[in-house]
Amino acid sequence: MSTTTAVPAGYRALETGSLAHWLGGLPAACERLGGAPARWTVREVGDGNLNLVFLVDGPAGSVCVKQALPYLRVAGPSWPMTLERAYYEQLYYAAVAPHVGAAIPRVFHYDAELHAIVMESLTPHVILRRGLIAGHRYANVGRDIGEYVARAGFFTSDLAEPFERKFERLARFAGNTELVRISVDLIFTDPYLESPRNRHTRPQLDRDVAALRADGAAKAAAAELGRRFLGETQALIHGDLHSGSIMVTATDTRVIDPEFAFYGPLGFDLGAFLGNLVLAWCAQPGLERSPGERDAHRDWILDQAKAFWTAFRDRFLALWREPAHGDAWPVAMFRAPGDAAALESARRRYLDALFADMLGYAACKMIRRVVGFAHVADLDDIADPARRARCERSALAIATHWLTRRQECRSIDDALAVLPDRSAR
Ligand code: SR1
Ligand code: MG
Repeated sequence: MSTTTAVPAGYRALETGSLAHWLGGLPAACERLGGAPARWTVREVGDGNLNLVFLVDGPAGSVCVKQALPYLRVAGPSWPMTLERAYYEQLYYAAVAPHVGAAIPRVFHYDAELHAIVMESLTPHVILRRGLIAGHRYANVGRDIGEYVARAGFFTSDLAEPFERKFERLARFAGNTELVRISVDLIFTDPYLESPRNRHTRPQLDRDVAALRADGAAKAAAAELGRRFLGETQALIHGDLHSGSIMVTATDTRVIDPEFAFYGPLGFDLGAFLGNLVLAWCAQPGLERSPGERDAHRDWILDQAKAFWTAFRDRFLALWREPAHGDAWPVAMFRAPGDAAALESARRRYLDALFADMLGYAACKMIRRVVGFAHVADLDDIADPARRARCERSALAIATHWLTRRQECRSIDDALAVLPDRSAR
């Protein structure tokens, strides 16, 4: 993971003091911001693991500038990382924009030398993870993300695209190796063995973590999902679709941060969202100020999980039932009497397989956030370690069940029935 990244000539990290001057040379930014650069205000607001993020306000509007650093922001220069992630991020936005419309921010400019993207500033949106931690609700978020994954996934899959077009894009995204390496190591490998990068709540979770690392069935399931993560080029996936990669208002949902994008299994994006919703659900008893205070919020989170899967399934099936132009399941092959039923049952099998993948990848995403390198604020914000460990233990139990027994779950209700009831708090 710690390959040395050469910083190209012409690259410099952007700074709040000089950013307005640089933006002043970009017509698209000037038009959006209005007035003279001297009147623009600049704030650095990045709180993710990787990049610099600036919000710039002018008399006419705002822009967001996201710049890749030559290292991992949370780790510092000791963990070098490719600047090219900004290239893949804007490439993903461009690829899915025709299919998902306003569900992603508009990109105004990409600077290939500075590895910086100038894009729409999402205001007054907040990061979904922060909203879930605060106990806020967003009526349509599950449905919106389900629709998003269905549209982005279907239209970049072999069901919708001729393979020549897919192969051309696949070849370009195949260069995103450093980011895929992070996922391979941090999601599918490190959590299941001793690694200096791992951490967990000690000593409370010591035995749980030891049990996981001795659980051959769980490790085999994770390894198989990891193999398919690398081997299945089902669709162009976002690659990091957790609740920190989603911004919301009461009525609007946007997907951001697709720098981990590549062609992989669609269940990985489905699992990222579901797994992070369930992590938020697990964290609520640790975040509440009085027993039961967050019960209604937990119920709402589960409603969103159901709405998410239902919206995804219904939209994906609806798109597939329309005339499509992909090389997989060519429409022209299925025009004889009786073919409609065969085709429909194939669609159902495809969705059943995606459902099982979603549960498996959700499990991997949950486990890595409890015992691996990068945790989630939902759980980390629980100050009392004993309380936090109880929440984390319930996340590990759900995830291990999904990892090893997901084929027993035939519906989203079956899958969520695995979650412990309130009396077990
Ligand atoms: C080393 S980066 C850690 C994590 O942050 C990103 O959001 C991805 O989830 C990555 O695995
Ligand atoms: Mg991110």
